[in-house]
Amino acid sequence: MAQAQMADVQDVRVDRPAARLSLAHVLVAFLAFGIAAIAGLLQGLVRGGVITLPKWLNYYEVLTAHGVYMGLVFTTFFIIGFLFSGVARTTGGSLPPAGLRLGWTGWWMMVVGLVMATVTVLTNNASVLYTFYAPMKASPYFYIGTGLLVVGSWVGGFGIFASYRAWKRKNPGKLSPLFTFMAVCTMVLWQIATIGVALEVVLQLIPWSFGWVPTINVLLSRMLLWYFGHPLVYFWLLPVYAMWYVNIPRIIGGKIFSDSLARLSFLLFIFLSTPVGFHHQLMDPGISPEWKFFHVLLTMAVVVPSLMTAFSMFAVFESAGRAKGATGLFGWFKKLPWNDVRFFAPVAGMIAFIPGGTGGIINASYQMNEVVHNTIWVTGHFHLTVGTAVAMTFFGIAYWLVPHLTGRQLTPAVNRLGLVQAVIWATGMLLMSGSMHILGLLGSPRRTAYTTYMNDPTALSWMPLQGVMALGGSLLFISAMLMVGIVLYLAFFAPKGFEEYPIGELDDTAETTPRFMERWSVILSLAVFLIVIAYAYPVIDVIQNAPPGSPPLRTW
Ligand code: HAS
Repeated sequence: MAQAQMADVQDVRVDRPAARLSLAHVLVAFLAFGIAAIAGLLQGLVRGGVITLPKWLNYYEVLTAHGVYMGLVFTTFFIIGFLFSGVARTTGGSLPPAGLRLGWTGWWMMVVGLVMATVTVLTNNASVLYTFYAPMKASPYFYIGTGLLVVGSWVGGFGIFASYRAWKRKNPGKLSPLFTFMAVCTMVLWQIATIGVALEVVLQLIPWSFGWVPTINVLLSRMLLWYFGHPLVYFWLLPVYAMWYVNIPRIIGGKIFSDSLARLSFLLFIFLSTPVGFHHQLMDPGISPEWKFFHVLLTMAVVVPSLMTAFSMFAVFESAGRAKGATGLFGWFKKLPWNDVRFFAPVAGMIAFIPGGTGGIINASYQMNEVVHNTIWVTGHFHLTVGTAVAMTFFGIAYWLVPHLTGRQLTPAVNRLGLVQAVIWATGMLLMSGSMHILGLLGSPRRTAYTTYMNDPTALSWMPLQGVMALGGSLLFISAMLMVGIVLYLAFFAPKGFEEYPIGELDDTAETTPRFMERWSVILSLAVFLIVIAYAYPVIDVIQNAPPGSPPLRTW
């Protein structure tokens, strides 16, 4: 019964139109990744005191390029491309015409937005970092460009919804394939989250940056940014979880542990990802402690679906291992396919996510946030989460997705090279992110270039670890260049053939999934209800009792 809920798709191949759409997204993603990696190397070497930048190149310009390209462009393009491919794969191999049309329209809008934003960043007119905090002011075209990127991603999301609807129409009364359901959840979360940043950009940043209004309500702009900023991290994470839940079981020769647990964890993310933004503003004035406490409470609740995922993954690993004859408490560990890069890269990400996620819980605890906020600890946290757990899973996906889409094969030699690439990345992150965590605890701030603060003894004590950071960053650069090269090889030069798109099957013993899990009116109402409770009063308060507005500043 439960088995019947999963479309049986093992032999299905993503057809050419859907493959082209997905590949177009993935290739832009890796182009952005390559550029971001170059920027990352430069800033790592500067911060480590190894090089100084020429006069014409500003550190904050490089830092903005790194954050925007890595955090916003690589991720968004990759995610939408991956989701389109998975939706096509699990709904019969193709996308409906509406899905393709919307997908391409969204892709073009995102590309135009990307070009606009790139010009402003490269001309040093938008060195405001990826969070573009007011009152630092970028060129209005930076905001319009990033706005277009977001609107394009909405249109892409509508393409995914259209494909889901087309499948539901053809299969009345059936539960959607698990991957497709997860893709819809991811884009629902994204549409809800980006409302905050869209309001900030359209109502505040664009009029203010054009000079149509003299000042900006800084606190409101930060609230709207973080309304978006935290669910943004789950927008990065959910496709990763989709890969772990759906693709990994097939890769390791196991079964999906529970369809309903997987769906429930995605629904919990829709409910709980957004009404938690104040945990990024625990040190901000102008928000009362009660509201901060409420957001922290919900933050602790949003940890639960990640713990459910961890539980589920251990269950998959153990049952796959035992089915292959593993004995003892940890015998299953040895049965995992450690020499398969499609498994190794994501599992390295999972392992990194254990300290990465634990660091998140530390960040969210008020007193400990006082210690780490605005220190380079936070940079260490997000390099373990998005930079390792998410990025390494994306690598693991690319190793089979790209050849599947182009009708080529992941050869044993590329698999071996992939293992090397993944090990270098993991080692680089261990060194860089580990140093960042320690340096943060020693008080070293984030978002700064190299300085000894006039030879202050505390600052001088940071220098050896900043060197380790630079070493880690250099390893990451090598690994990134390898990855870009491998993606290009897999896309255009690898031997022709068939590469499987791995879709796991549900464990025979899994319980039947309840139907309410796809009742979208109830799901969306509950999500909106929690957001209204968490945000309505503080937002009205900060508008009614607005602090004096700030004129634009150019700090670089
Ligand atoms: Fe975070 C700041 C709290 C998760 C990203 N975070 C950031 C920033 C970024 C970011 C980019 O409360 C910086 C923003 C900026 O520029 O200012 N974060 C959390 C919490 C979680 C969390 C509570 N963050 C993430 C994820 C991210 C991410 C995921 C990206 C993808 N974060 C914060 C807070 C701040 C913050 C504060 C603000 C700090 C400040 O003061 O500025 C939780 O969701 C984490 C829950 C996760 C776990 C881990 C579960 C483990 C799993 C793996 C299992 C492993 C297996 C492998 C199965 C509890 C699922 C075993 C295999 C074998 C073979 C053994």
